[in-house]
Amino acid sequence: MEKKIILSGIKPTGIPTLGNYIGALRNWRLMQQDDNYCYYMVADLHALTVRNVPEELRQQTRSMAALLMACGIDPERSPLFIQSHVHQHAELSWLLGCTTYMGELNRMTQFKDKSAKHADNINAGLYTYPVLMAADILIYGAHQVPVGDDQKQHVELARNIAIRFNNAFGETFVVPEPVMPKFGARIMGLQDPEHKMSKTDTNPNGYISLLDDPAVITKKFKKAVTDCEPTIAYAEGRYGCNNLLTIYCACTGKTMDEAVKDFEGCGYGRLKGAVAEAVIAEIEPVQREYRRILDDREYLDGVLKKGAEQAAERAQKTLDLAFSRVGLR
Ligand code: ATP
Ligand code: LTN
Repeated sequence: MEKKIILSGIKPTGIPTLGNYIGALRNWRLMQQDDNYCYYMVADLHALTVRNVPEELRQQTRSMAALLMACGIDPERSPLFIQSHVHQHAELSWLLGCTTYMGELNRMTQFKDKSAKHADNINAGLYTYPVLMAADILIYGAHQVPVGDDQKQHVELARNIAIRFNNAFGETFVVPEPVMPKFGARIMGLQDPEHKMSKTDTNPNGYISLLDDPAVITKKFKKAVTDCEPTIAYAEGRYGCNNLLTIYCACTGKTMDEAVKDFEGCGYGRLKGAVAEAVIAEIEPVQREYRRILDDREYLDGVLKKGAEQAAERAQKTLDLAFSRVGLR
């Protein structure tokens, strides 16, 4: 049986949050099964769409790669690489850009959000970001793309681009689909539970970083914004409470009904303490593993070099086919 191809990426714009982990990275690990072949990458080209300090980008890219391994990405079975090390992505991106309508890009909510957040730097890269992401996906013939809810719209655009290109030039690309977790496809900020948790939030109390100390994690959950309802329940409009219950389910494997039962008659203090405990248990092993991998410079460099070579081999085949389909070869 042909293996299913999986591809995903994360920007090296900071230390991943609990949102990144539950929404995406944990699924990346779980999808490494015998009937799948997974490619995972650090999307450094995408990170350039916001202002960056070169030395910081270099360092964050490496540490992101180490963290991905610490989260359970096994480079022996899944090529792990840095996006810019595989030049074919940017080349395919040009072809796909000529198959994408501005009307489609105008509808992308991430562009609108990021433009509002970085009003002094609304660059063309931010606008064409989803085209490069489509190239990342289509160049490997990915069937499935494990992402959080905020990236679903981008994967759907990649589907539309693939279908349109295939119709115009003949069968070239696999049409991908997004894969999201049952619980936690959108983990909300702890200080502003109506918006998603983000690693570039200016208030560190708004997110749990995967490298936060257990004591810091407990403190951040204690400070989490909730509401003044007397009971713990999963209900419309109770953003803070719903978010804590969702994190609890994601980290304990319990259903929402079981979670709500666990906190019958309890106050927020109990819920926050239990959520913190469940989160610490989940990410402590990741932290230990991270330190070990980052210390071994040679090993990390070797993994990324081999990952890029494996990725490039596959990417070049798709690029050749796409170039020839449009009449460039
Ligand atoms: P930035 O703040 O730099 O925009 P980010 O925290 O949104 O970054 P990304 O690198 O854009 O992180 O996302 C990596 C993966 O994590 C994507 O699949 C994305 O959908 C997922 N993700 C990001 N934030 C959340 C969240 N709050 N809940 C669930 N999944 C998330
Ligand atoms: N845009 C994604 C990161 C990303 C990605 C990808 C995810 C870049 N290329 C390809 C899946 C597939 C984000 O998380 N902001």
